[in-house]
Amino acid sequence: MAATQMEKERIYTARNEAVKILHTGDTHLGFRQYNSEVRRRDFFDAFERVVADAVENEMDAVVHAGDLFDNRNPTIEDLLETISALTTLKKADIPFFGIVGNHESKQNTQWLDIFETMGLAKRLRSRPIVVENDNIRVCLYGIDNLSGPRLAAADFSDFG
Ligand SMILES: [Mn+2]
Repeated sequence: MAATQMEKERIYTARNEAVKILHTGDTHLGFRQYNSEVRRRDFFDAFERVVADAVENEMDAVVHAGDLFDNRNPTIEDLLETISALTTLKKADIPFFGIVGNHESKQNTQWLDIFETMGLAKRLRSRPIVVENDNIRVCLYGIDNLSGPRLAAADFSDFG
């Protein structure tokens, strides 16, 4: 079956013979622990270190498992610094895939959707994003944070 344009957009070519995916999460960017700018800096430094590791090690993709931000209302400074880190990945041709965590979740449209619109990220959903080379195909799916009644009501029948 010929791939539709939509399907092609979900296929990324791996540069490595063994597909290399860096998995991170719970970066809680913007967290001013103890109301401290020093601690806010620590969280960004840690994330920027992860980004640098991904670039140095020539990863094929970065997967973020939620809570990129510490809360649903990051500051403009938090957003600009995050955009800068994601741009570093984009310039290195490393796609960034993520889901929405419980700390950062907004009512409808998410920060990750904005980054997707900017070409800096893709949200993992029920239809797979594929990272592949001639020998290996990795299919990535994502489920945003779900708990309580939302989890009970969730329909996973469209995964595939
Ligand atoms: Mn968390």
